[in-house]
Amino acid sequence: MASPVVLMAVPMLPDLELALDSKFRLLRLWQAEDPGAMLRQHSGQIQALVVNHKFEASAAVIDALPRLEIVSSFSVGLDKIDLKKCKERGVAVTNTPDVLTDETADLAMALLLGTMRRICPADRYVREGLWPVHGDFPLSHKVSGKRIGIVGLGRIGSAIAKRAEGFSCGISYFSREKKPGVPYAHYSSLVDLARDSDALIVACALTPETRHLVSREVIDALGPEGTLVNIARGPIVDEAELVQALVDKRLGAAGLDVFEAEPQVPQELLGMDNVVLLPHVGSGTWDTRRAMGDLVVRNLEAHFSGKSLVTPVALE
Ligand code: 8YV
Repeated sequence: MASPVVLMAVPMLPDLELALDSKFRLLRLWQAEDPGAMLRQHSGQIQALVVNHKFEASAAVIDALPRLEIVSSFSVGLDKIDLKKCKERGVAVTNTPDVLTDETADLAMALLLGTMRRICPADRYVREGLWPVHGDFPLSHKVSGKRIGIVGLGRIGSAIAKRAEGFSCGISYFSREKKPGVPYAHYSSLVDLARDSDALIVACALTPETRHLVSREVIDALGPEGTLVNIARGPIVDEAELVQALVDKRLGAAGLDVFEAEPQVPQELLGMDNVVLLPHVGSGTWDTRRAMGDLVVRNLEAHFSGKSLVTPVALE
């Protein structure tokens, strides 16, 4: 039987590319001079699409591939995949949950510590030779024992909560529904949670309902002493309002791994010392990316050998 044809949309991980190349007939969309022409040329052959958060698997793309059977995402987030269209077309979808939970939760804590303890400006202070000139670095804020509000208590949000417990933090969370058997305080109003938190950590999925969930009102409730951390998706936060709040000093600090129009970062943030800016590296370690790649391959292998998918996405 001929090898299934797999289209990889963007470069992700060399190991993953090698594995896909050895098991399937791999097409690399980003290498095509004219990606549209490549899609048209192979539209009758492509059975699987491998994507990540950078590629819009829109209804138009899915419809352009009449033999498509499966979309396998090298990410846990599914916001770039038209799930409704996949369901309508009977296309299976898989993602990479669990294997990146610890890594992303670790980074949330790193951003929390980085912003509140002002690690990056302190590092720059040493490098720029300012310590012997100006003496002691200005004081920062204690993290242990602070009130942490978590937006979305899914896998990653829960892993952040666990870590924050280790810092003796008071933990509360916002979600549509109260989670049974969870020892943290549930808020059904994000404004109220922000008002009662020293730091708000965004860890929910991006959906039409969560777009700009962290609004001006929420940012103002967090206030000039508050810290916002976002390791989820940029558009969950109203970025223009966030920037303005930081400019006006209505918000204390922000630790951001994600932005609304990645890889573009608002110019105003670049000159601020009370923000830590990272280039979407939540899952960005060899360990985790290899585990994610492994899941992508195992899902495709399961699909093409008629077995149950390892991490299927339920299409509602
Ligand atoms: C990226 C992520 O997909 O899992 C997610 O939702 O955003 C990340 O893990 C990763 O950068 C892979 O390209």
